[in-house]
Amino acid sequence: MVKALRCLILGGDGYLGWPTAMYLSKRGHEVMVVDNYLHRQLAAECNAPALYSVPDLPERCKLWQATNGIEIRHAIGDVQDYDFLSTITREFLPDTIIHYAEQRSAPFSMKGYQEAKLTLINNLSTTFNLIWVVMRDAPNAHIIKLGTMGEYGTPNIDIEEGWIDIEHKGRKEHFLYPRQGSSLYHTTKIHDTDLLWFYVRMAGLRVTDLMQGPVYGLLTEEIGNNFDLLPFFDYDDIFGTVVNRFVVQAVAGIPLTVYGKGGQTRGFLNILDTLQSIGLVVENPAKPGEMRILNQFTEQFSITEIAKMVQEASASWGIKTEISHLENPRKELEEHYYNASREGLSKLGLKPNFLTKEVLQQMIAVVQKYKDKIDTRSIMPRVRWS
Ligand code: USQ
Repeated sequence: MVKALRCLILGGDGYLGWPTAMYLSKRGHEVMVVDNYLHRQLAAECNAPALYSVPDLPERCKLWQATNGIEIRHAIGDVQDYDFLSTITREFLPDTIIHYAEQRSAPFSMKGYQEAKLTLINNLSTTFNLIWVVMRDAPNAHIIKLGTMGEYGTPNIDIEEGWIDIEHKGRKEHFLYPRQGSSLYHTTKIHDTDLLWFYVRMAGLRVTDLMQGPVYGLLTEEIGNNFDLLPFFDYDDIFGTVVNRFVVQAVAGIPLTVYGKGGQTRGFLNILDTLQSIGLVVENPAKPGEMRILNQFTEQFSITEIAKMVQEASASWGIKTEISHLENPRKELEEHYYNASREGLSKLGLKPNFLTKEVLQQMIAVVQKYKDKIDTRSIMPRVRWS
């Protein structure tokens, strides 16, 4: 039995926040979720409905308690409000604070000036407030920050895990691995990493920065058959991520929307492995003064490979799916070298759940239950990078 820790989850209403809360609660940790419903608001403003509606946080916490008898505490408020974050931190006294409270869509951040500004200010000021609240109110708390593999971009060399040793004119130094984002959203995550590293050096904070790839899936062990506990499932062009989108497109009978050549390669992971990774990191915290960076993905695929896998899994359910190559709305390399290291989480004990035909078939089966709710107007890309 692991030692029960007090875990504060910022962004606890989101696609990953709510499943993380249930997972940590089930493992015996004391959990409190915080959210200001920013994602719900932005999705409504962008006409980007999720596949089904989900209850609000107080309701979700009640449902969880009714199912398991375990309390998940909640607070509705904005992490950009320093006094709010400080008050709940002083009351809850967290051992761990998991920071998901960011605007997490690359297309949203590229939509226009207001969207870019919101992303920049929200993401950096939530991280900044968290750092200051930890320094003042909970200096021993472990900060777990959700970063992204997209911080590294797609360099023509191997991607290391956070750091790189550089030899220059006969001298050596250990630096943060070079970063170059391909959207403003990804760039805010680079700034977050820099901010955290600065305060780790200045104030001896204990930080784990997780470079996560695109996540797929929606069912977790904690949900079981209680679909009221499902996370948001976005499939639109702005908030939906590629695997989840392709599954919905297949069910809706729409050709899969591969952008450009489809040679874009990323490190993917099952939502089950996000939860497993967070659990491992919570229970094996960074040391004071340590900036631990872990690459959080389990396997690499190109977008064309993903499309073919979804096509094959759909075919086995009798669904005929076509693959289309749309003009790429983004500015990104469509054919490139990609080889990223991922040793840290394996060493902590991560046992991957790979993207198999069965996993995709199970996702398709769940999505089929909501087939009538799919809004096909939000599938095609509406945001262009240029
Ligand atoms: N793509 C398509 N067709 C689509 C949607 C996406 O070809 O219909 C392509 C994109 O052009 C891109 C790749 O798939 O090359 C991934 O796109 P995505 O929308 O699945 O993911 P991305 O915008 O990179 O962002 C998502 C999450 C973000 C997280 C990131 C991890 O929204 O929060 O940080 O995945 S990573 O991609 O490693 O940076």
